Amino acid sequence: MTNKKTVTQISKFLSLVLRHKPETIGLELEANGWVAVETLLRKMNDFGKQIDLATLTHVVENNNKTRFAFNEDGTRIRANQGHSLKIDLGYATKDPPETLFHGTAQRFLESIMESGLEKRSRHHVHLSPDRATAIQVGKRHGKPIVLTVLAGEMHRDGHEFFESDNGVWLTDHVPVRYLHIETK
Ligand code: HQG
Repeated sequence: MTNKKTVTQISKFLSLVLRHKPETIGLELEANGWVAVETLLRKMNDFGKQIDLATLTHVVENNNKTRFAFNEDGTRIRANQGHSLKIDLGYATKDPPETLFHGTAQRFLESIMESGLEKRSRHHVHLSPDRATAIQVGKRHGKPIVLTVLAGEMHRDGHEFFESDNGVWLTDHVPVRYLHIETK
């Protein structure tokens, strides 16, 4: 059985080729970020990353954040979100909950409170549906801090939101007036 370390390694490699640099293994993403499973497996193996369908399925199903998904008949695969490549994921706009959360590092706070939340290298600003998730996201960058995002108000003011298949909320930019710093 594939161990946890291997799953993480494969997951990171899949993030690289399905979100950022498919050209690393000579892959091209199709519309909405999909690629043929067969092609992905072949190109990964050609590149020296030994992987079979059973292992790939195991990684997709055991990924802690459901980062990847197969299509309905299992012939294609994509990353649910997190792309830096300009890709239209085909998610329909959706009314967000009144409040969403963004976890970040304290050291970014000053800059964020000047220019708002920017998407930086990603294709969207990523927002979490709950505080606990936001704290985990923030911890990746340093001492975590959670910002409350007035998503309902933003939406009423005309900002678009999308919800990815793994429950991450996406938007283009969050201006400072919709951000509150959690104090507790
Ligand atoms: C910060 C992970 C200074 C922003 C997570 C964040 C998420 C600013 C960093 C997903 C800024 C970008 C995305 C400004 C934003 N000044 N810093 N004006 N605006 N920032 O990794 O949201 O594991 O690109 O706060 O779970 O941390 O990849 O975005 O700290 O869902 O599947 O710039 O990635 O999922 O960092 O994380 P990131 P993120 P995966």
